[in-house]
Amino acid sequence: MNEALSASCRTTCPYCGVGCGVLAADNGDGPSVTGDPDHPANAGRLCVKGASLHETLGAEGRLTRPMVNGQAVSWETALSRVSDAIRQSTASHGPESVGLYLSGQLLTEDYYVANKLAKGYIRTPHVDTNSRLCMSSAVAAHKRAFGADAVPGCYEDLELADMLVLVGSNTAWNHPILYQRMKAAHRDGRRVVVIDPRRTATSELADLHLSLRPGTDTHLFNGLLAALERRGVLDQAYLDAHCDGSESALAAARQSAPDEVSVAQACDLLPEDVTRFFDWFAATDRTVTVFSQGVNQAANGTDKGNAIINCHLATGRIGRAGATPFSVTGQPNAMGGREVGGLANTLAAHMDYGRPDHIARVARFWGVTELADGPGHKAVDLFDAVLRGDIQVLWIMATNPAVSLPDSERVREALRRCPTVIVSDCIANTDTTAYADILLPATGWGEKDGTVTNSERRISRQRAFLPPTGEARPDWWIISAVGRALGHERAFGYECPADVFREHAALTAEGNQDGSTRPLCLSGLMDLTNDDYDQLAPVQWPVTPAAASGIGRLFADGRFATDNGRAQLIAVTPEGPVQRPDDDWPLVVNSGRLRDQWHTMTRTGRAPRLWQHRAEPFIEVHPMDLLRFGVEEGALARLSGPHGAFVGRVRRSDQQRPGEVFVPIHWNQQFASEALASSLIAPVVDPVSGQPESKHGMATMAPVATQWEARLLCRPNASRRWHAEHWSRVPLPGCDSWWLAGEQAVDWGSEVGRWLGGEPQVAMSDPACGRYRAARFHEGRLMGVLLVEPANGDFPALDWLAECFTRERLTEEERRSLLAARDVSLPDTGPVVCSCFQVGEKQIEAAVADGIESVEGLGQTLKCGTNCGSCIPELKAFLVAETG
Ligand SMILES: Nc1nc2c(c(=O)[nH]1)N[C@H]1C(S)=C(S)[C@@H](COP(=O)(O)OP(=O)(O)OC[C@H]3O[C@@H](n4cnc5c(=O)[nH]c(N)nc54)[C@H](O)[C@@H]3O)O[C@H]1N2
Ligand SMILES: Nc1nc2c(c(=O)[nH]1)N[C@H]1C(S)=C(S)[C@@H](COP(=O)(O)OP(=O)(O)OC[C@H]3O[C@@H](n4cnc5c(=O)[nH]c(N)nc54)[C@H](O)[C@@H]3O)O[C@H]1N2
Ligand code: SF4
Ligand SMILES: [Mo]
Repeated sequence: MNEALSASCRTTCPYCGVGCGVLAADNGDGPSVTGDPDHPANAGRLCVKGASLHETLGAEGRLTRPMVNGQAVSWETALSRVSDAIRQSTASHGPESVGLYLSGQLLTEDYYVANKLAKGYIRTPHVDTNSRLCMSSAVAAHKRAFGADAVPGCYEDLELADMLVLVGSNTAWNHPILYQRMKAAHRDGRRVVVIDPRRTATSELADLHLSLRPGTDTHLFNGLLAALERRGVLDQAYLDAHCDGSESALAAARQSAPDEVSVAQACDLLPEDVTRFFDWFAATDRTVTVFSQGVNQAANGTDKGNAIINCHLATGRIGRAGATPFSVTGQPNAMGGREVGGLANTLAAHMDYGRPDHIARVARFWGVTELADGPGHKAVDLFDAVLRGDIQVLWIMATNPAVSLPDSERVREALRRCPTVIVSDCIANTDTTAYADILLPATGWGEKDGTVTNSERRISRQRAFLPPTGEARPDWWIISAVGRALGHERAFGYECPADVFREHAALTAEGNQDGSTRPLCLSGLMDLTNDDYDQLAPVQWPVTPAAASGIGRLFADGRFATDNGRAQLIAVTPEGPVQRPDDDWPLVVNSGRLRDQWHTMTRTGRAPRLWQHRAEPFIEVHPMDLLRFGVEEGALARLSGPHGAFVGRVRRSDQQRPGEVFVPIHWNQQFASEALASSLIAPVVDPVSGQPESKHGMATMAPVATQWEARLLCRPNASRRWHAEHWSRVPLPGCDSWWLAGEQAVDWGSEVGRWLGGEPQVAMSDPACGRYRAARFHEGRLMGVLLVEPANGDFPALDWLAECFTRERLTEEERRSLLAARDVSLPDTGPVVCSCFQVGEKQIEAAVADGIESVEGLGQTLKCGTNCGSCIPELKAFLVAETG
């Protein structure tokens, strides 16, 4: 398994679907990463998450041994417990009592084997994936329009386009390297339109931002389709030659969105903005429309996708340079999972349950007489089946459903009730591993080998450059071992990921050698030797003998993957969100991502510098809603909805619409007392795709009455003898940094020992203003620091204090500085704004006060913003604040 180990290796970033190439090395003084200049996705650049990958490695917090009921066991025992549970459940309740819940963060090889084991050998169709929460509406829209789940365009199109339309997509934070490529390609006359209820960092690039009412994208794009017809710019020849359904789609568009004024009303936009968008779109042949979760995570997400694709088909803007609809994928291998049939309603190699010939082909290829009868349960239904007791053995891999599925409490109840929960993860303590009966340690990034497919269909290798941590094993190995333990020696006799890859590639070519039946064809890769596989350079599928180096754009000849080769326009009737605000829950809850964290923070939470951007759960609130709900900027507030609550710090934001709040999805019970976005989301799904409506929860909001707030820095794993109603935690090297707030007054002088794990050596008390500070050390080593302020009080930056925990002994000078929370002999630079170069707020303010007027100027003086560029919007805000 470790043969591929090398001092330096070419691999791929395990975060977002951009799929950047990374050069990773382990030179003895710890791992390091840089962007791979030869990878076509990023040409050497990395965003701050990619550039911090080396900080997320290391054994701390890893799951290192298989565990059964909390006891470490051998692999042999763990594997037999898993196979026994599956065998017994199958014998007593039928194979459908077993469920698998997979993830777009598995490698293609892991995913392929899991799907084969479930659908082919355990014979349960109930294998779904977190891609259901992510891409399933885009998948469904692609299949309806093109006959296959194939992304037509490529990254180059983002640069070639004369107009970019970004719909529900905050690429500046979530696909940063694509954003940088789009930005770098900016030129006179090129236009960018951002369509998002919120103004985001991405809106910086926009010539026009449409803050539409959430959920009304179908109105807008139906309106656009009708407007294109009115302006006489439909490509009738293309429609005649290559498409079906245009008449009914146009009729639905005209009927639901007859003119700009009606569209503006439905979407709550200015008619002149709508007209401008329609005019620009009509006039710009080379247009790319990018979409992601603002489109997909809706009760009508599939329709939203098709409403967008309709406009591209109707203008023939597809399969051409700089002209395509473009669903950008979220997870590093969302695409790979779709390719191997990880979704419960699909089969491997883009084949389908709806086609008896496909079912027969896959069964034959796998050497089984029949496949599980499908389709199986989609994610939300899968957990309902667990709750009902229909599923008795649930195996979760590489996803954290207790956090990410809607109505978290219901999911947790399902996990509590399920007789056997198996979790494969790299991390020991997550909200989901807490419910596991059997825990299987998986190798993580840097330790595992295989392939991933990015948003532009490009397959890249992830390569190992580190040995496995503890007894961790690659996911494909674990699943294959269970397959063998179930008696399927031959079907799961893989010795390396290349064995799996060849089989997967061969299945894509079954009845499809030249890719003419299904676009997903890897016939050109099915005979790779192990060496070829190790050397595999990034390549875009399809890869066939005729196109050995892959194909950048699909459907260039106007032939689609439907039975008659014609694309399908879909008649879309606009329907609003299902979770609608009412008197009890008057606010719309929008949820999404932050620049520097990845999902449930199991990995990015380990990199100290990724906490500098945002360190606490928060709620973004429009100024009008501050007044309406009586909450204050900087204070804590509680959002309560029908399924749960969320407590976060109020951030005033006029970047969003009144009546709507935004919460981050990242916090969970490992990091905060009560800050699960998914508690505010009902399990409402799109009827076609089954994707949850995660962007449109509902809630009411009220202030949280606190008496005090505190920051507590203490050694990790220090016993927690204190109680605070509200907490959140930032793990740092050498200490945990806790943000605390309490509803009951505390007599700090007498209780401090409980908080610091012993009596402090230095303390300072100012009861008149509710301030208390104390620090404890042991043999010169700092053990804990407590800073208390009245509710909503200001705290100093904690960077210097946190540093002190990394030292073996404090100097006398440092001890004296502890209660000031900074080295009193050095200037205070304030909270960090530019993570790459560690430039603080106060330095930037000083530079601006000295007359620097541009981001470039700040970059020249302080270097801030000159690496990944993701702090540039914030730098601009400093410039505006000063000058405006
Ligand atoms: N930093 C970071 N990057 C990531 C991830 C991460 O966790 N952190 N996760 C990755 C994954 S898996 C994914 S799926 C992608 C997601 O990438 P994005 O889709 O960009 O992410 P989100 O922030 O979830 O949502 C995008 C936007 O949709 C908007 N929106 C909400 N409702 C509507 C609506 O009705 N219409 C429109 N037009 N817009 C709406 C929101 O205001 C939000 O700004 O990011 C990937 N990249
Ligand atoms: N309210 C709301 N909910 C959402 C969203 C939203 O916008 N709003 N977005 C949705 C979307 S788009 C997504 S993609 C999901 C993401 O949600 P999840 O998939 O639940 O989140 P992650 O934190 O990425 O979970 C991945 C887990 O796999 C582990 N892991 C990492 N690498 C490996 C590996 O190689 N092998 C194994 N076995 N384990 C590994 C990690 O430690 C972690 O525990 O959240 C969804 N939920
Ligand atoms: S843009 Fe995405 S793939 Fe590239 S470095 Fe950043 S997180 Fe990784
Ligand atoms: Mo996602």
